[in-house]
Amino acid sequence: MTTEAHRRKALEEAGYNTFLLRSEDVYIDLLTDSGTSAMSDRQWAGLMMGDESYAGSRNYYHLKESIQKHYSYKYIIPTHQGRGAEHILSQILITEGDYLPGNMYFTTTKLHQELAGGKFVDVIVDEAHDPESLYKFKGDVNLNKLEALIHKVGAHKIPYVSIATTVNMAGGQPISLGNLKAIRKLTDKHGIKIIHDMTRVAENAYMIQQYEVGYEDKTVAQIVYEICSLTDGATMSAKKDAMVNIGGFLATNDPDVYDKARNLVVVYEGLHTYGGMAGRDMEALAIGIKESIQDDHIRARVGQVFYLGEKLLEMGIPIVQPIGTHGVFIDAKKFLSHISQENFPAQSLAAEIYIDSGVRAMERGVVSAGRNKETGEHNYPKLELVRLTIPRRVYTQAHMDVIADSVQRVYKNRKSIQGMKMIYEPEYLRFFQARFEKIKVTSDHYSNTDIPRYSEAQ
Ligand code: P70
Repeated sequence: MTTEAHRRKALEEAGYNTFLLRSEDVYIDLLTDSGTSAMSDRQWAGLMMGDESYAGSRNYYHLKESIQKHYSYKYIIPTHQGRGAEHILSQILITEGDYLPGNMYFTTTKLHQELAGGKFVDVIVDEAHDPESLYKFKGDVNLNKLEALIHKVGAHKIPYVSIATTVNMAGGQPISLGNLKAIRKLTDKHGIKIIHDMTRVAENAYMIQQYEVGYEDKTVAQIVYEICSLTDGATMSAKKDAMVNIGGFLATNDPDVYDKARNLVVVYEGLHTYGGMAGRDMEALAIGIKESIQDDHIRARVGQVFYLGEKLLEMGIPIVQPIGTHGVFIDAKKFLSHISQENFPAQSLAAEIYIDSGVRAMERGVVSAGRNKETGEHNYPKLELVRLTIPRRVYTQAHMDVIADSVQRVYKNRKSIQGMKMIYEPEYLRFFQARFEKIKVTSDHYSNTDIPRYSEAQ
């Protein structure tokens, strides 16, 4: 635990970017659920079984079996994490001038598509861009948008449709199986592949079990298998659902793609039987996959996130609804309606929550959206969010109470919060390392002195 004065100094030194804080200065770490979950006793035991042979490790074969059995894919290549798989797959499947439709962008996925010469096209349903829409499957694709793109550019210009389970940037929202089946039908008609970003597939499957007609009696494991079976290949950041600290993979059912991927992985990651992973980490992952699709586990995991979300809703805090499965996403546009988007409301809000309580969150708005490649202007996304991301098997319900209390305090004092300006901007994935400064008080909004800051109110 730290004092407010300490946190103010730490954040200033970090350029008001929570990515640049030292973890020692953080009390409850909600930056991400990536690589931050607690491994189980079985996974730790698996680490002790590491076979660190350069080639053909026993753990690789165990991982392959686990993926084939639970995720249905035939061929697999381990990578150091999700973006390693995205890099290789994008290089193989995309040629200059291609279009990649998907259910909303993800930062690393889109960047690798662009670096390979492609252009991402958002074909998600409109509800996904509306934080207040209660539509249950905001990860669904709008089939009319997809069909219109196919007609406009031609199927030969679309190597695959990118489907994420769940959709991170929409606020951890699931896609329905009904929609995925319809996408399969449409893409089959045009000979287009579906590539699955299966980073949080178990959480998506749980939402299908809870809300989609016809799936109430299926297990999460069965639903996960069905989702994967409808797609042609996948990239996976195993640091989320599968609860390892590092790791990922690329999977495909196509022997030609596998052949090309095996050739490329040795250039960028390592031999095809370990990619970027140690033997022991592949073992922990093989075990983590099995644990991640247990009904009891996933109910407890998502249940904890919902607990926090419901608490914030009761307090009247504007959050994305329905509540996401891996975190609660605060609607920073609404929370800080006096700060215009060019002054980074979500960045400012994440900073303020950290100063209040040492809870570290992440910006998911205009900073994350980057710049338009052609015009150089900021991309202004409809969603300007702060993500309170919950690691798996780490925190207690009491921690959730502390988080909610802090957000409520910041909400009460929201009018006194200032916007930011960016003073350092990296070329790629700028949100990771960008630096900010608080902007000087210029507008009437900031002259509101009758609301005391939290520290003064004490
Ligand atoms: C997060 C992490 C990673 C991720 C993901 C989806 C749906 C691919 C990846 C990449 C870490 C992160 C990454 C970029 C920006 C902020 C945070 N998401 N697809 O916290 O996987 O990180 O293993 O390379 O969510 O959401 P990896």
